[in-house]
Amino acid sequence: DHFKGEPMRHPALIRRADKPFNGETPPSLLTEKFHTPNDVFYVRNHLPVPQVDAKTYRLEIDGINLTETTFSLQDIKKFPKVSISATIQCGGNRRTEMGKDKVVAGLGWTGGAIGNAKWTGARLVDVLRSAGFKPEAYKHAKQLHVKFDGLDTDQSGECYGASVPLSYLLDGNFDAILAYEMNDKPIPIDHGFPVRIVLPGIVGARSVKWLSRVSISEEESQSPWQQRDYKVFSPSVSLETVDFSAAPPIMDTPVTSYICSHNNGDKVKKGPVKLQGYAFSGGGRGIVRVEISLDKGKTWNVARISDTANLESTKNWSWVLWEANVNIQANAEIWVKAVDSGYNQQPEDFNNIWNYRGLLSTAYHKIYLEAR
Ligand code: MTE
Ligand code: MO
Repeated sequence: DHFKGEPMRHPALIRRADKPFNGETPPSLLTEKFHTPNDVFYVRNHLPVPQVDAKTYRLEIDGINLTETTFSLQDIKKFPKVSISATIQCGGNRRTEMGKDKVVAGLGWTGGAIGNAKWTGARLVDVLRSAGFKPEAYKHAKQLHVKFDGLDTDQSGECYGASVPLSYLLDGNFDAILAYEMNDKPIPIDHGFPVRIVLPGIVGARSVKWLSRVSISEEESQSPWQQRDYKVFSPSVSLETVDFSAAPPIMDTPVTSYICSHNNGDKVKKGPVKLQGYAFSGGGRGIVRVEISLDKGKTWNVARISDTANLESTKNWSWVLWEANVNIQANAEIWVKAVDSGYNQQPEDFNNIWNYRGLLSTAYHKIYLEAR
């Protein structure tokens, strides 16, 4: 059994798969704290969890214009210690909603495949610099990629892998963190102990856990999660017709919002009701506004949103939590939508963003409440 060494999981996590383990946070827990507690943070594993000994752990760095260098955990801890607050969201978050009218393939997540944490560690560029990384050296280089390998492997020995364009690391306002702490504790086993890369604002799939290697390369990661999964195709494309080379891998994610305090179909007492939820946009774009409608978009109420804690970053890598008091006198459909700092808004429904893998499922969140 490749899964016999798996860690214990908090009973509150809603299991979506056992081997490999996948569990989402009950949405109602997400709005309790700005930083999601480690033990209930959603877990998205594609392979058995690797057993890593912090004492023998090594990170390899190599690739174009770099001197091949090996770092122990202690070596990584010697670099300036920085903390950022960042949301990690699976590309499949809210997939169940997209699959309601037309079936989609993938794990059936509701709105809990997302979490926000304080991530502490070394800046990736600081560690790369000690391996000879000079941003100027890449100015005129053609499009290059930073590849990340995990220590988790499939039966044939292939590891989990991902990559992002090198241009992210050349942007002085991007905060790629080799994180060894999550919410001021060593990173839990399920979240990548002892070191994961945190690539804020980018789809969760690129934030590789149990990180073993970072390489600067002319090609993208060739892993199936880079080349096939976590790409979004036209609504008319199916698994039978898909040309995987026709779309780039998802990087920055679009604006989304979610109602966490109530489930579709809940019964509420007539009168004031407090709605709570989250809103998030990728790319470091903050949330300008969250709006609620009780009349299918004829009128909108602006929700109160939490302050974000950027810590040592310049961009908004974190979600906002929002709340709104509404007065419910009759059965009502509640809609929520958010506006990000690029004035991007969510689509009203899933019709024209449907894709066969159910990715980037970001239409307005709509729930029906029964008044009693
Ligand atoms: N890294 C490794 N090594 N193996 C994985 O299966 N899953 C990815 C990413 N990093 C994965 C990984 C995906 S798809 C997501 S959404 C996030 O990790 C989930 O991070 P979490 O489990 O800490 O919430
Ligand atoms: Mo994911």
